[in-house]
Amino acid sequence: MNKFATVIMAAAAATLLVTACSKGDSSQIKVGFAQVGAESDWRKANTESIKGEADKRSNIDLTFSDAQQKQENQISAIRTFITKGVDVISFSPIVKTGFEDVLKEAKEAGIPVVLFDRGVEVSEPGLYKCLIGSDFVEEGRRAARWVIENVGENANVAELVGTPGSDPAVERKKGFEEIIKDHPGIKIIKSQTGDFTRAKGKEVMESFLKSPEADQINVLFAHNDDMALGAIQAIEEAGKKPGKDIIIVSIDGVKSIFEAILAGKANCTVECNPIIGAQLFDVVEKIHAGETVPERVYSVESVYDSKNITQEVVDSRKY
Ligand code: GZL
Repeated sequence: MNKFATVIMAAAAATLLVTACSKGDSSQIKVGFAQVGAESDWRKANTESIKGEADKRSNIDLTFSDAQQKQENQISAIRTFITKGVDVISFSPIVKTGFEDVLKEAKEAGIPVVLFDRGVEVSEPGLYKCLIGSDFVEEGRRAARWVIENVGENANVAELVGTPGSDPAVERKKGFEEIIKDHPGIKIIKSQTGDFTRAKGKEVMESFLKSPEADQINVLFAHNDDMALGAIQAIEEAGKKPGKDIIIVSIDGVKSIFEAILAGKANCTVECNPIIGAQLFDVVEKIHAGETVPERVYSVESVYDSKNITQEVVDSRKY
C-alpha cells in the first residue's frame, strides 16, 4: 500500500509541493509526474485518477508535483525528476511550446517521457514515447455540430477560450471553427481566455455582457465546464436566463455541469475523460519492460445534453 509523504522542495523561483510515495523499493518503477495544477474540477479528477491508480499498483513509486499553472514550475519539476534518476517521466504540458530543451535533457539522461492529457510542439522526433489523452479537435467539432443541430443555422457565439497556447484551447477552437466555417450564419462575435477557471470565466462573461454586442449573444461556447459555470453565474447576475436566453455549450463533462443541464441552466457538455490513470501506468509498465508502446492512446468519450442526462446519470458520474 503506497504511503504518500509530502516533501517540500525549494525550487529557484517557487516552492514546489512534491508528494512522493515513500516505498523506496528498488524493484519498483520510479515515476515522476508533473501536473498542470488544480485549476478545474476536471484537473482534480485527473490528479485523483493518477494518484489512485499509483496507490493500487505496488510496483509503482510515484513522485507527484503540482506546477500551480506555471510552466517554469513544470520544467523545474522535470529537472528534479532527471536529477533524482526516475525511470519514467510523465506530465501534462501546460502549453504546447517551451518544453523542447527539458525533453532533450531527459532524452540525454536516458529517461523516457510519456505525455499525458496534453501534447507539445517539438521539432526533434523521439522526445517522448507516447501521448495519452483526448482528441481535442474532435471535441471542438462535436460542440459545433451540437450547436448546428440544436440551435440552428443562425447563432452569435461568445467564446471562453482555455489557457492561451495550451493544446486543448488551440485544438478545441480549431475543431469548432472547422465545422462552423461551412455555416456562415454561425459567428463567433466575442472571444477571450478564461484560463480554464470558474473565476476568470465569470469575469470575462461579465465583460461580454457589458459590451456593445451583449444583446446579440445567444450561444456561449466555453472550452471547459468550469468557465461555463462561472459564466452561468454572470448571466444570472445580469438578469438573463442561462440555458434559455444564452445557450451554454462546454467541454469536460464534470458533475456540476450535468447538474446545471438537469436544472435547465446549461445545455450541452462534450465529455473529456480525466480518469486515465490506468492507461498511464499500463504504458509506463510496458516501457519499463522494454516493450513497444503506441504513439497515441485516445480516450473514449460522449456528448451529453438534456436528452440523455437524468438524475441517475448525474448520480453515476465519477467526476
Ligand atoms: C483537457 C484538459 C483541460 C480541461 C480543463 O484534457 O487539459 O485542462 O478541459 C483543464 O478543465 O483545466
